[in-house]
Amino acid sequence: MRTLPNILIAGTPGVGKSTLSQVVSEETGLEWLDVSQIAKENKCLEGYDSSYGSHILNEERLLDEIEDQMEEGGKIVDYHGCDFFPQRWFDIVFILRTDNTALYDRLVNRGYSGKKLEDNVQCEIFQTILDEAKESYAPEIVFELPSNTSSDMESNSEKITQWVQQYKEKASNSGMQM
Ligand code: DAT
Repeated sequence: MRTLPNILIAGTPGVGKSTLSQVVSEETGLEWLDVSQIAKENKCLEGYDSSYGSHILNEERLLDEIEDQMEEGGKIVDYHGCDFFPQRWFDIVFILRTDNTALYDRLVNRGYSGKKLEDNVQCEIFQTILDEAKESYAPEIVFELPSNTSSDMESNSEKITQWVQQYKEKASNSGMQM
């Protein structure tokens, strides 16, 4: 058992991953690794998908980039995919879910349109990331959390913070028995 847990927060773009990660990081003291930002800053992006208006992630390079930090523990990772991370990296996985109409509005506000907008809303409707998480991690560590309102955001952050607290207590108790 790590002294501090690693948490994965995943879901369709716009469901609230970075907002929640930041709040949980402030509440728990765990470090938030903003994968999209890290990829941008460390040349882990390659090619360009013009139909999506976004770069393609070089997954291997990104994994190499953050491996040492993940091995330390105490990290919150957020990303809109989850099947390429090593399973052993995470102690718990949260999948945020948002109703289509709310998600549509958030993505329009972000400037998404056309195919990119439609595909992302469909990704949420078909619960693509939830299924991906269930296939990639032990089902007992994957939790679905609604993220429609600011009170959802608050309650999600409280739940995760409590879980981290319990994890820390368990880790320090098991350390004392050794
Ligand atoms: P993501 O990191 O999943 O792409 P985000 O954290 O950038 O999403 O949030 C997208 C926008 O939606 C941002 O303006 C904040 C808002 N938002 C996120 N979660 C919310 C929630 N539970 N209730 C209301 N607004 C939310």
